[in-house]
Amino acid sequence: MKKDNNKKKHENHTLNKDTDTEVRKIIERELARQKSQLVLIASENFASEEVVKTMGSVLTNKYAEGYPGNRYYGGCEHIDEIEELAINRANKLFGSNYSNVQPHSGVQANTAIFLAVLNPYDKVLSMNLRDGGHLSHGHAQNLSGKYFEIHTYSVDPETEQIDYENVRKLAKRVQPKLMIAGASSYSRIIDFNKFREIADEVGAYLMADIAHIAGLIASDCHPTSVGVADFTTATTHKTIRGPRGGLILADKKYSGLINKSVFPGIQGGPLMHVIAAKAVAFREAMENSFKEYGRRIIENSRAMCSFLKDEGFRIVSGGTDNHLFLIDLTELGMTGMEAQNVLSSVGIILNKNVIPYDKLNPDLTSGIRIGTPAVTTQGMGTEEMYKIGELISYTLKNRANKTKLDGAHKKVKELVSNFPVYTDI
Ligand code: DSN
Repeated sequence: MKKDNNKKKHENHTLNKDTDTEVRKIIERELARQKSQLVLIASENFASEEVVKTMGSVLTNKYAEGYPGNRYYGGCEHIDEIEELAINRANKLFGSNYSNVQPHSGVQANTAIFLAVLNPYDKVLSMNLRDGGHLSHGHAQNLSGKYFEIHTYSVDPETEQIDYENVRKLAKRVQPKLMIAGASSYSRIIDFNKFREIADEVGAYLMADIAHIAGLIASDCHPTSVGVADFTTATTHKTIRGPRGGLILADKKYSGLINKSVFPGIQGGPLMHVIAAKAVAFREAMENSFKEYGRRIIENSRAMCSFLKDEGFRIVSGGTDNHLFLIDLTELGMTGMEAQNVLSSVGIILNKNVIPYDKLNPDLTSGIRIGTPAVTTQGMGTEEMYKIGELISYTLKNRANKTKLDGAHKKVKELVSNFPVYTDI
């Protein structure tokens, strides 16, 4: 008996399999949720099974502070290969000559650029959060808002689109050291060339945050910022459809500055299992089918948007050029929060969102944001977009009628069951 106990004590830890049923069951429930609901969150997607499995690899075990060929740990020969592969693929995909694949997230990528070129109290000109900007572009509670002097540009109150002349005027007045072009809830093409002209006129660095539209740029469905902006930051899990993570692209003249900022500036050991999954996603995004994917994301977004417009919903800026659009719910007498909750109750998952000049706070909001990257990955097309538009309209207009909501939920389940994901996981 005693002997058996000793044997157990020395059992190889790596042989323990599937013993944490508590965690496993939660993951199973989350998988079931993802398979049974309609994902319209503009920043979410379904990474391929290969991307998901690569993230679950033994690369998670390896410390690799530093960069390929110059690490602070031994045993990095294969890790170097992986990171070099990810870097080369990112450069090929985006046409850049330098990339850093280590940022853990888009916010980390942005923060690394701030650390690379700014000093505390330097001036930054970025898009107002309420008009489509991002928390890491200067929100008061974010490091960007605490350490730098933030000035923001708004969209034009009539067109609800960026007014480049107004950006120019502001830039001339503020004289920022860094200008940021990029957004997380803006449905129109961003003219990076115009931002470049303005940045040059005032001698500012230009950072393009393409977190949302990276996949559209990679598929030639949106003009690129690479070679235009000094720095391009991105996430790898939204329209690029890879693992959750960040990315920086720039000219190689900035390589030393940016590498130092990422490590040791703001991060320690890179997440090599995630970097390997980024490499997988970049290869996938180089396939011809990805160009078609980008085109279909936008086609679907436009189809659902115009359907809902015809149903009487007010669309911010009147339409969309990309993967997302915003609905202003003010005339319906409901908040974004209420809309998010009732749509969620029928299995339609999206997020409340502030709209330009919103009078409500970000916890309530006057709008919702709708995105098509995930449903397009599932293989849905314009016909399904009309059906989803109809379900959204029906749900919001009958939000107090439990029987009708039950009917909508049934239809959502039927629709999703025709477009299965993760059949092999
Ligand atoms: N949270 C992301 C989004 O939903 O747009 C941005 O960080």
